[in-house]
Formats: sequence, C-alpha cells, structure tokens
Amino acid sequence: MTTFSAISAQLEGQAIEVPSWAYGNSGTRFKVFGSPGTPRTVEEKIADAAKVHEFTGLAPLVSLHIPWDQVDDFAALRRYAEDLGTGLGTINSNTFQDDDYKLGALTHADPRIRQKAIDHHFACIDVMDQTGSRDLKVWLAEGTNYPGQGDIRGRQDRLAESLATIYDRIGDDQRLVLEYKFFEPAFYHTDVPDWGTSYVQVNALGDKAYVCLDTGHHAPGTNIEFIVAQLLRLGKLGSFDFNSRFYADDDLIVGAADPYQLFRILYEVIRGGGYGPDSGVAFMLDQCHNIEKKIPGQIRSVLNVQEMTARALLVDAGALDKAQRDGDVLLANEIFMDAFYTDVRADLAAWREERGLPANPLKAYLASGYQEQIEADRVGGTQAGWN
Ligand code: PSV
Ligand code: MN
Repeated sequence: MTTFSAISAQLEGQAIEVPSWAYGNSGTRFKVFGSPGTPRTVEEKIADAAKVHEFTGLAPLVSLHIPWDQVDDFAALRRYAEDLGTGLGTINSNTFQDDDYKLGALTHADPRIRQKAIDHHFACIDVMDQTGSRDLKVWLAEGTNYPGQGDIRGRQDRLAESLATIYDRIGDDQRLVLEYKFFEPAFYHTDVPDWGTSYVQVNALGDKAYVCLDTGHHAPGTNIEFIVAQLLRLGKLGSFDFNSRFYADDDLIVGAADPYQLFRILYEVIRGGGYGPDSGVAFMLDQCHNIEKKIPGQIRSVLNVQEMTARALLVDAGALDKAQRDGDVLLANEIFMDAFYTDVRADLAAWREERGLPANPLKAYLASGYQEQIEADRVGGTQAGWN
C-alpha cells in the first residue's frame, strides 16, 4: 500500500470553503435553538470562520449567502476578512425567501418575477466583483407540489432562458455553478432535481458554467461517487456542498453519517483529476449546527474531509489497476479497503505540527479561550440565522 509519507505533500494546499450560515443559528421546521456566542453580524461570522482556518490551515475562504450576508461595502468586508487571515469565496444567491417566489423565480410564468430573480443574480455578480469571488452558486427552490400545477416543460425552457441571461453577465474569471436537489421545498416535481438536469442546463450555457453537487441532495442509496466520476469525465464538476444525510437534506457534519461514502467520493475525485492545484473543483461545506457548537462543528468537518482525502490518496492506484485488469475481484476490493481502513490520525497530527499547526486542532481551539470570549462578549443584538 502507498505510505503516508508518499502522499503527505499532496495534502498541502487543500482548501475547504466554509459557509457563513454555519455560524448562525439554524434548526428544523420545529425549532431553531439559539446558542451563546452566535454571531450577530456578517463580520462576526467571518471572525468565527477565520478561527477554523487558523486552527486547521484547511479553510481559507468563507462562502456568503445574499441577502443573509448583505453589507453596504463588500470591498471593506473583503479587507476585513483578509486582515483576519481568511478570504471571501463563493457567493450564493437566494430566491427562496421572498413571497414573489412562491410559485417559482427563474422559472416563474410571470416575466416580472423572472426579471426580479435575474436582477438578484446580477446583484450577486456585482458583489462577486467586489469580493473577488470566483463562483456564483445557484440553488433553486423551484418546482410544483401537485400534478398539473405547472407546465414542467415550459418551466425548463424559462429556466434555460433566465440562466442564459445571468450567464451573459458572468465575468471572464467567474463561473456559475448550478446546484441540484431531488426534492424540497417542492415535492411533486423539482425544476433542477438531478445532476443530469443541471448538466443539460449548464452545458447549454458554456465553459464557465458547471454543476454543483451537494452530497445531501440525493435519494437514499444513490451512488454519489458515480456521479462524481461522470461529471469529472465530462469536465463539468464545478463544486461540492459537503454534508451528511441520514434521511433527507439533513445538513449534518460531513463524514459523520457515512465516512466510507466520503472516502469513495474523494477517491473518485482524485481518480478523475478533481483534486490538487490544477483542479477547478471547489470544495465547500453546506452545513448547519443546530445542537452542537458551531465553530468546533466546522473544525470537525474540515478535519473529516482531510482525513478521508488522506485515506483516498493512500489507495495504491497501480496495484488497483492491475487487479482490475486481471479481473481479480477480491484483490481489487482488498486494495481499496486497505486504504479506507488505514488510521491516518497520528500521521496527520505529525504533519500538522511540522507545519506549525496544532496536532489536534479541535482540542487547541477549545483550549484557546475564543469560545468563552465570544459567549461573554456577544450579548444583545439579534443572533444571525436564516434571515
Ligand atoms: C439547499 O438545500 C441548499 O443546499 C443550498 O445550497 C442553499 O443555498 C443552502 O442549502 C442553504 O443552506
Ligand atoms: Mn447546498
């Protein structure tokens, strides 16, 4: 099997974007729990995100959601983030919290509402110009609840037209990534339910449009690594939203529900050329921490991705290829499982120390006093959440 020292250089430069909304309060449709120390402002969210990077060296960018993270001066926000040792990453549009969008946004039958949604995306591109962000991530809460409610075909056509209008505004160094989700909030049909639909739509747009794969947005049992392999093969895997699901879009800590699935996904990423300095794939978390502390939750998440990346890099590609060609089913599977079962935690701890990072980032964060400090300082104001 490949040794850790043979792959350790490949762990250099790994970057996992963290979502600003992970630091705010969130919950289920039953209850949103507040928690001491929760940020009240975008700046406080960024300060918390910067801690994740400080202790792990893995999270150099914070992804923003507009309008949740709307500020008057995004250039100043960028400087603020950079002063804290982090940066601003993907900009997420939001067309799912306005009454006008009840029956759709980019797919709506009413041209006024479609234009309003397009204008929102133009505003997001203006933000990107100031933050220096590369990616505009579009997730649409659009679809219908009842058969006959909407014209499924017409909605696809309107979606294509709206996306093309937005895409025309995307700058030369920018990209549009279209996220899919198989259900929720619409339950009968969803306008971008799967990777195929996202692929068809972005392929029609051009070279600067890609698919975003959110790991929580598939039916149970879906072979997500197959989708990864296919999209990389097609040159259209733009980004990941990492999280874990047990039942639906649970948005739990990545690698918590099924570390082996995360390993398999990362193996296909590496196999398909999606990992490393030349890859255009953006790795992002899209998670919420409803009951656990948020900053430690994010630290645990990026460490889970790092750990499974290291294990996936350990797969002996040459030996695996030979076993596959020889038709040696059991040996091929054993080579794969050997890497998955390898405990890399001690090696990663040493690897971090060599780079001036704490061997155990979670423990170091908890001992740093930052959590106690924000819990004492952040009194009053309105805690951030999905608003
Ligand atoms: C939708 O479920 C989603 O995955 C999209 O990425 C949204 O932008 C995000 O969640 C909001 O948390
Ligand atoms: Mn997502």
